[in-house]
Amino acid sequence: MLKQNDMVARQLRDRFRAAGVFVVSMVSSPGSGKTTLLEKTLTLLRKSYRVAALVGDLATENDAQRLARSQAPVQQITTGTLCHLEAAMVERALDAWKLEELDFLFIENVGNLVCPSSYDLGENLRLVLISVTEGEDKPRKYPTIFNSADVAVVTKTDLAGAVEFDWGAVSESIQAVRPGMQVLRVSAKTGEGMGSYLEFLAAQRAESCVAKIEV
Ligand SMILES: Nc1nc2c(ncn2[C@@H]2O[C@H](COP(=O)(O)OP(=O)(O)O)[C@@H](O)[C@H]2O)c(=O)[nH]1
Ligand SMILES: [Mg+2]
Repeated sequence: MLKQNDMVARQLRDRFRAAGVFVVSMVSSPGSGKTTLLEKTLTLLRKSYRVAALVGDLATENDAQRLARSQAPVQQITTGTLCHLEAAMVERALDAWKLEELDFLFIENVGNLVCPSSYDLGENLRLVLISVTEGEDKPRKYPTIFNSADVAVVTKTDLAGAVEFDWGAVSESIQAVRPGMQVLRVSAKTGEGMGSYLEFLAAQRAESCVAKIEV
């Protein structure tokens, strides 16, 4: 028996695939830089792709307002007391949009390294962000979220020197919980790593089944 969320997520995945939209979700602790990276991502990708974003928080429309500066369509989902997004919330939020008119849909989950891990949102790619200011051992402390994600993104690399970030230690920590996991590095502030990160997203979309059914 599938959990109720898994059933809705499966329907969402089918809809995304049929519409040809590639869906990327972002999970991390609060303050790791999800919104900052997403605002940059939307601004840059929108030159070549049709992009939109959903963003979850317990309260406020703050992140949606920040993301809307990219000029991309954005919707805030407020969860009240819930520490994660559920597939049904994503489904409801999508009522207002025609999915066939999108190439990329981004979903910023509620900032939390625990709850979001067990909720499939029907996404094609789940990114787990870890900022250099959080310490290198977070993957070992929160293995489930790293196991539920496809790729790790180390953020705020411009601050790495200031906090004496140990790249070897974070790499060991990630590989200990998820052997072979791909790790990207970005600074949304300076733009370092943004080019490779955007190329990675475009390549993932091109390789996915959503892109294949377009042709
Ligand atoms: N130095 C630096 N600060 C960043 C970077 N990305 C985000 N921040 C800062 O980190 C804080 C939290 O970022 P935010 O995007 O709101 O994180 P979220 O809670 O994961 O969405 C803000 O003060 C951002 O300005 C970065 O690449 N470099
Ligand atoms: Mg945010």
